[in-house]
Amino acid sequence: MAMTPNTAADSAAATSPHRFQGLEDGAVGLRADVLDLYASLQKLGLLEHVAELDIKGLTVIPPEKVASPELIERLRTAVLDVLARRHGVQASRQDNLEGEYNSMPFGKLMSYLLLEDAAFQDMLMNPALQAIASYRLGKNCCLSSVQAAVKSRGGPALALHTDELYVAPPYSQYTTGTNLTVALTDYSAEDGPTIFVPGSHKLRRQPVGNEGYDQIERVEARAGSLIVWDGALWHGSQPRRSEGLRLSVIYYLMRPHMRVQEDYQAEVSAEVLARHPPRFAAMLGKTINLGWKHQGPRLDGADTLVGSSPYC
Ligand SMILES: O=C(O)CCC(=O)C(=O)O
Ligand SMILES: [Fe+2]
Repeated sequence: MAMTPNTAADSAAATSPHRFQGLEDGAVGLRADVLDLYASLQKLGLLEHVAELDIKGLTVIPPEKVASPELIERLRTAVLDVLARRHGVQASRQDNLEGEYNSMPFGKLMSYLLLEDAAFQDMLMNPALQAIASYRLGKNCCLSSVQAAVKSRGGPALALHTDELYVAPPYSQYTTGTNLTVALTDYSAEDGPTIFVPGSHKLRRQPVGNEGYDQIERVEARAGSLIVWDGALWHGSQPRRSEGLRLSVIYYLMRPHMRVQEDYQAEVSAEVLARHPPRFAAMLGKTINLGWKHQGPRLDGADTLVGSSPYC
């Protein structure tokens, strides 16, 4: 039977009355917002950093392209203020500190910082951070955490790992997270810098055993730089040998798709939990080492690292 030709709009309406936002007619191909993103990356001098991020998995954006020295100073002050408020430690960046500062691989990690000081919010909205995160994770990417690390001389190394915790390998080609670390003090070989294995983000899994150590590079960065790495990059850090503190603020941004549709965690009563074996609480996300506030993550890491097997 001969069909009366419809317009594309008619046939789309007949088969698909509900249209998703962003999938309007004519949306195939580059949308205007993607071209806008390209223009901002170009204007901010970030195109070479995008290429380096794609090829090596890590890029250091120098201070001139990131934030004003005033904002970096506000961040340094804010980190030291939180240290004083939460932990009663009055320190300056020239001090050497004992305890978690030089016994934990990150140094002292302070979590849940966004609302502690407007400087943490202003840095989140920094145009360079926003542009590179949107390029990497899409314009609907979200904040996962804002943490500060305060690291003093003599601590242990942080072993190579990816930041794609809980993600079963092989990871999707579209990385779910990106680490954007603001160096508040210099990073050189003596300063306990981040180390990484260039190109390892292409392997889409955690390193196993001693893999990668023969190919590490150290991050060299001036205070005020934004160090950006792919969530799948193998990275860690070396012990600090120089005097004073290494200060950094770590913004972890993520794609928004892995969330529960119904959030029972806050409302489920102890009585309901007690009626069931522990698996019930686990099904509601109770045992997941995520969703922390200022107490931060449990650092034993036992249930966060998904190994190199696609079956676990
Ligand atoms: O301390 C460092 O240099 C690396 C920290 C790290 O692994 C992270 O922020 O994911
Ligand atoms: Fe990491």
